[in-house]
Amino acid sequence: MGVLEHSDPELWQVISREQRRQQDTIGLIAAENHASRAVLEAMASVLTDKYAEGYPQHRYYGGCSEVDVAEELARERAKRLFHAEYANVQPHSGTQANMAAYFVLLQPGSGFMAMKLDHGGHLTHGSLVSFSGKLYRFIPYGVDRETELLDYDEVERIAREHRPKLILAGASAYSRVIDFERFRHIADLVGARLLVDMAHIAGLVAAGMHPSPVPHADIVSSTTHKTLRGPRGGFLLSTAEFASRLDDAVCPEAQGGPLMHIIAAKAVCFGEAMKPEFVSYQQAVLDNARLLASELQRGGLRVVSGGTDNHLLLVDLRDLGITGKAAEEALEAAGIVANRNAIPFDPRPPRVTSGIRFGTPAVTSRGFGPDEMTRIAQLIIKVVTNIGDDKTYKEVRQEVEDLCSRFPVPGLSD
Ligand code: DSN
Repeated sequence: MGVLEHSDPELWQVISREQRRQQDTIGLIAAENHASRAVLEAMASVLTDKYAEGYPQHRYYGGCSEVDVAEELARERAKRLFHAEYANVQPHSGTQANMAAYFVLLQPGSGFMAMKLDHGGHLTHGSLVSFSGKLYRFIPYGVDRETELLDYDEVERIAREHRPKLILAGASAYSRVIDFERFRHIADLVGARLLVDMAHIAGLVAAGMHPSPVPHADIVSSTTHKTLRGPRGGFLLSTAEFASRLDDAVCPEAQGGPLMHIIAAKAVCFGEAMKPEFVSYQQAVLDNARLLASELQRGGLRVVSGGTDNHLLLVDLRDLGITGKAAEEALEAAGIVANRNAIPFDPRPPRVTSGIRFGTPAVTSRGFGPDEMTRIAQLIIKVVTNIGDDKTYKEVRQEVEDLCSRFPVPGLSD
């Protein structure tokens, strides 16, 4: 930071304030995490300067010998970590990874099945405001109204009725184990391909704490920055069958020059995920999420589907008579950062919602454990049952800052 502070103080101050914000607040956004200092160093390296369109040993530019090694390391480590035959580490994000997978598996106008957004799906899983809903014909499936669990019989019924070319499994707000084997079976029944978007659970999969989609899916898309704790970016895995088509779909069909500094940081992240401490970290992520869910329930909140099997949980706020938006804003005023989120069959619009989503990857990276999660649950309950009370927000904010001061944000401190 030494140079930036003087060369561009305005921007340096933004970064300094954001560091302070991360340090002084409790981050419970399920899709966020804190990358290690090693990952940050790779991202902030001169590899950002290099143009390298193409793939290792087949570039459209000279001078690629070192970035070739970085990309090979990332590809090989991704394959080893997830036991996959092929990996592409160039997607700039999960959206680009999904785009490339669709380019391979669908034609414009093709029908594909995916989970509805308000049941836990993602914008790129067929939403009309995303390219995925504009280019392709989205056929939705969802969870059961009573159990709020994926209804595989209903998925099968819809697949038999519509005979989609592709079934997508994966979610951004579903707290239960996804049965990829069953999805494969349904896809085979109707002659569809299976794409799994494992972005949220990639770290759990790497650590063996969620069944892997790799043996079942034709293509797996993911990001590196959620439970996996790497740099912001995407990647793809598949069988050898799709290797050359996926390479073309990522570059040049969906993207131009790869972000070589990010690819190097992905290599670091995959390396970190192979270490034994990564397994303990993922176990702590799960333990913290389960404890947070049960403590919130003990305090009277309704957790969608009754609990969690992964790193996130959804709370239905309707009994409290407040919206997701109101809860998000109140919690932020008290130093607890989360996001409003639709719950299944949500009567409210996406900008308001009836739910709030909490996730434990980031706080677990800071070292929060059972005592802290229990206290956080109490603080959340205090805030959401006292909406509009500035005194409550101030009291909670003070306690949050005290708590946070004992847990430095990794990346800044390690
Ligand atoms: N936007 C991410 C999330 O919050 O789940 C997914 O891309």
